Amino acid sequence: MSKFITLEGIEGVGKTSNLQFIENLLQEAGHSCVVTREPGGTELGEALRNILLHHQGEAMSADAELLMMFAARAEHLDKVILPALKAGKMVLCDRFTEATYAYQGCGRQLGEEKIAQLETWVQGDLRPNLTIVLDAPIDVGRSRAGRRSAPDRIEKEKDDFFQRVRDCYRQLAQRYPHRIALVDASLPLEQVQTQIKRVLLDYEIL
Ligand code: T5A
Repeated sequence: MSKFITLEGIEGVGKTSNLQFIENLLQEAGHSCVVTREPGGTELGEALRNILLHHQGEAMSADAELLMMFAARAEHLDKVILPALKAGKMVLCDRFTEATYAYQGCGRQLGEEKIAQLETWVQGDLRPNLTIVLDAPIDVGRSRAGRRSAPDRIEKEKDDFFQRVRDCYRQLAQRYPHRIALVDASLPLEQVQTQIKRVLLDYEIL
């Protein structure tokens, strides 16, 4: 049966590192799996991602950022996510709408009302079956991300921005425990993966 699983967290907590691990577990359990990411996952979505993460010059307004996230998402749903779910596949996505609540809603302080309206417009009642939030203090994420590459437009934000983002993810997990699970990502990778496997079993994904 198809399921929609998303991975979330602040920069550098290990989403990319753990996507392959989850995909392998799903494949071992006999599932056909589509792995994708947001913003991105389609030709138009990747072009919007490039603008969102690398735009320079005149500052981007928070509303423009929010609307581009949802424009990319509408395309992603239409071209990739919904067709894969209809075909009975598992969809594993690096970030989805919980990132919008965390980054634009709390980080940019746009609040949740506009996002909830766009969520209903673009997604109808579709929500991920499971969202795994990799949770770690912002200095842990920053030092891991910093090892890897130069910061993009959003990664250049200050600590208070990322603290709001982290707090928002933790609140979402408290509010929707039936579909959002928090994993302690400050631990060594092997221990993070043990927790992820436990979550996949507990939420009856495996
Ligand atoms: N965005 C996105 C919004 O603002 N709104 C939205 O609606 C959406 C969808 C996208 C950006 O867009 C924003 C959020 C983001 O700013 P992204 O592609 O998701 O960006 O990229 P980042 O979050 O920047 O992800 P990163 O690739 O930087 O971080 P990851 O994937 O979380 O971390 P990863 O796996 O690359 O790991 C980083 C380093 O840490 C090591 C890894 O080996 C790697 O070197 N590592 C660990 N080291 C020790 N212990 C562990 N447990 C480790 N786990 C990983």
